[in-house]
Amino acid sequence: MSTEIRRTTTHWGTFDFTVRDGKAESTGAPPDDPFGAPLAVGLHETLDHPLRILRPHVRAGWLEHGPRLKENRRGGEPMVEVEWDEAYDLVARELARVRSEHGDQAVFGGSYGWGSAGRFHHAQSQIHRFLNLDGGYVSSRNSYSMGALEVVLPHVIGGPDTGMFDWSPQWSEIAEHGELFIGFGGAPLKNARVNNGGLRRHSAAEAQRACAEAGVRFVLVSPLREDLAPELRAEWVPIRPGTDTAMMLAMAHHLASTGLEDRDFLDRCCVGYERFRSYVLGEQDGVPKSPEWAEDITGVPARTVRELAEASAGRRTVISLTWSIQRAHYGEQPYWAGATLAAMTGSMGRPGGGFAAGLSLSHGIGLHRGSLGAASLPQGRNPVDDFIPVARVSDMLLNPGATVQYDGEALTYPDIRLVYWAGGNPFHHQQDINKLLRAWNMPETVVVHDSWWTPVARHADIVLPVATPLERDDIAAGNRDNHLLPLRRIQDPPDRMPTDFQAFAEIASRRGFGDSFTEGLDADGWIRRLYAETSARLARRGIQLPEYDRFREMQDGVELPLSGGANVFALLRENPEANPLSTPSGRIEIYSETVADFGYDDCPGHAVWMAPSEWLGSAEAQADQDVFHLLSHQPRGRLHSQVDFTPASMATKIDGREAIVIHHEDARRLGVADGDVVKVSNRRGACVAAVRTTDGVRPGVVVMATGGWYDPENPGEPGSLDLQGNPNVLTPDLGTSRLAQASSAQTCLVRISAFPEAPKSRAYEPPVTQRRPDRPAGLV
Ligand SMILES: Nc1nc2c(c(=O)[nH]1)N[C@H]1C(S)=C(S)[C@@H](COP(=O)(O)OP(=O)(O)OC[C@H]3O[C@@H](n4cnc5c(=O)[nH]c(N)nc54)[C@H](O)[C@@H]3O)O[C@H]1N2
Ligand SMILES: Nc1nc2c(c(=O)[nH]1)N[C@H]1C(S)=C(S)[C@@H](COP(=O)(O)OP(=O)(O)OC[C@H]3O[C@@H](n4cnc5c(=O)[nH]c(N)nc54)[C@H](O)[C@@H]3O)O[C@H]1N2
Ligand SMILES: [Mo]
Repeated sequence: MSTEIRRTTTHWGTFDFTVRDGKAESTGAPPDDPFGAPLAVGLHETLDHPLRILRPHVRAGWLEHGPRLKENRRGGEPMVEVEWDEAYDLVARELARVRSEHGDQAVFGGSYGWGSAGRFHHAQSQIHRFLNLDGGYVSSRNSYSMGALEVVLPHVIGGPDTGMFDWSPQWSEIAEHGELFIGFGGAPLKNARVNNGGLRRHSAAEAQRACAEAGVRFVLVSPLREDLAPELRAEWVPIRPGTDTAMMLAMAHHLASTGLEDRDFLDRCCVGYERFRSYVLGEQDGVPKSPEWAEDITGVPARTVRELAEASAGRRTVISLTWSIQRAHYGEQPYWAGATLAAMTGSMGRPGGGFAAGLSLSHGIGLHRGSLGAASLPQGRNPVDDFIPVARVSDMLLNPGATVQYDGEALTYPDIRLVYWAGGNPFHHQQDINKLLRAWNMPETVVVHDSWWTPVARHADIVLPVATPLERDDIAAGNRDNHLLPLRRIQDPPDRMPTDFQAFAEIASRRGFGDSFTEGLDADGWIRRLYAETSARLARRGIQLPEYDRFREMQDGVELPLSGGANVFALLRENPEANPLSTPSGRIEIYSETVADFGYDDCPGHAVWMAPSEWLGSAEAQADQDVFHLLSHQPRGRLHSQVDFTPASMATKIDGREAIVIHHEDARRLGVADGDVVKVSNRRGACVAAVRTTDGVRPGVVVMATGGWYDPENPGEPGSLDLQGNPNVLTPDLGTSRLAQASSAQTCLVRISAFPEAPKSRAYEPPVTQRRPDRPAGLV
């Protein structure tokens, strides 16, 4: 008997696994990181779980009829187990057929998703390298996370070459110099549990607390009180969802009409303030964007807006925005308005003040600027130019040949015949899953790599199971984390189970480019190569890394300083001629000629208020008090939809269903109480959820976490009731505007009714699969 503790890193923390005779028996958080512990519960159980996919599978209809256009019933037919070689052959032949019959732009390989930590086994890098060498693929641009701000901010403040978010004031600077923190959407610590690429130790809670201890006044502008930690003793301004822009404009109105704005900074470092000022004062449309005007829209008292505007002009102030508020119809506007307001306050470019985006929404943001500069797997060049804004995937599949506006360009949707996904779950991330399901049935073939019977694996034609992240060695360097960490395999993968790399290598060799895909290296060889390249890069910064074999033995890897990451606004304030931004004028563009010239009425040349397609101020909601605004935020007990069946995630549910958070008064009126099962519905779809009441949410607003596995009552049927509680059967698939075309997940009205007779969810039971009668079980 041998027992040892093995430490490895995931997107949500570094954990210790007890391994006895090659089997993981328990998971724990390192003693110095109790904050990660809730997410560690039962992680080892994912390895030998009944939901594991142990053999490749092919959808029965696809196996019988071969690839067909449009008439597919993905998710609604049994999956049939096939042999490994047969599966690799099928994928290789299908890629060859589609590319020769329809061209390389008939392959969609955007494959959006977080996958898992690790520089080499990173699923997106693997699939993109593979598809590039095979002739290329239609790609996707931008993210679900920040789709609107990624497109609008380069016009306003420049970047992303300035290092997205490095301009934000850091928590340590706020503690030292800051006086007032106005957090639109807060800076919820649940989000800081996670860091893309991994992290060694959670320290965001301490960093936030230090600000409160230093006397910083926290104001939380959000429908949900828990969006700032209780220790920060924030004043809570429970705004109506989707109306932050109106509140920011009203603060700007108060500053402009009382002459409190920072004229010096606006004159020297910004362009277009006069046009914006004239809009805000109502000189163009006769509507002053006053605090009284905003009160009707936002539900925030005019006196609160005035007081906050005055305080922001007089003190070192952070105007901080979560990403969630731009994941909404016209999501470009709060970011443009926020940057404009921050430029007016007097704190922009001063230590501990100014404009902040995404603080603590991933662990490293607000703790470190810059990057470690670790090497990653080279992906090569994509010979196909076609791309879509990432959230337009359903539109692309449904409307080949149609055009769509995006950031001043007209894009034509390609005619996709084959979809290939590794390391993402569109049946988690995409809005309006019923529309997605109709779109998903259009292409001839869908190939998915995953380790468990996740919703996306259940909707594939060919599923290649792969080793889990806990079954691989690798190296990790999380975004804005200051550790280079060894990833250690906790268990060996099941017999013959490939990693993504090995599966792609098998298919690549059948396609005739095996050698260029692997370059003659196995995983260990590649990881050593990436480490050597990282060492060489760090050596140029005068940092010496240990030998690779010694590094692998180091419990905590190596702590390193990050490089780069200038505070561009401080430099701008100091000398705008010498330190221009990367905008056309080199200044902050409060008004952008470029954007104005696009001629988009849904995203004009400066920040404006436009009522979103669904909100509590709409005629529908005003007429009926039983219409609620549904927010679907990030889950506290997991990362997105990943391993949703673990005890850590299940502990956040009620009887295996996702909770819907609702105000006591609203629950009473609906006649439901804690734990009751309800149906949440709108014209797009319906799901089941379990009630959790609180006084910490604005009445009229309900909140569900994202990521609960989509579990249709009638699999394969668009419009089916979802039994587990996935809010994306309700959310609209609507671009933020023609500028960014990003996800508008937070723009969503619903109705709620008691539903005690709801059928049981089967989301966490493996599907019934088939074996072909001519092939005895277990033959490989
Ligand atoms: N309503 C609503 N929807 C949202 C959001 C919201 O706020 N509201 N948020 C959006 C945001 S910000 C995001 S980023 C997206 C997230 O969407 P995704 O990133 O797509 O979600 P994940 O659950 O992380 O999907 C990862 C999948 O990859 C698998 N996987 C993990 N590691 C590996 C690997 O090494 N190889 C392979 N082959 N597979 C692997 C996992 O099992 C899982 O199925 O969701 C978006 N959707
Ligand atoms: N535990 C955990 N952490 C995560 C993730 C995860 O899956 N799990 N995912 C990570 C990823 S990929 C991302 S992109 C980030 C996402 O970071 P965000 O998108 O910012 O996170 P959310 O949790 O969706 O939203 C934060 C809060 O914003 C508030 N909010 C929503 N709409 C509005 C609005 O209209 N106005 C105002 N004022 N407030 C609003 C909600 O109350 C919500 O709790 O989180 C990351 N962190
Ligand atoms: Mo995200």
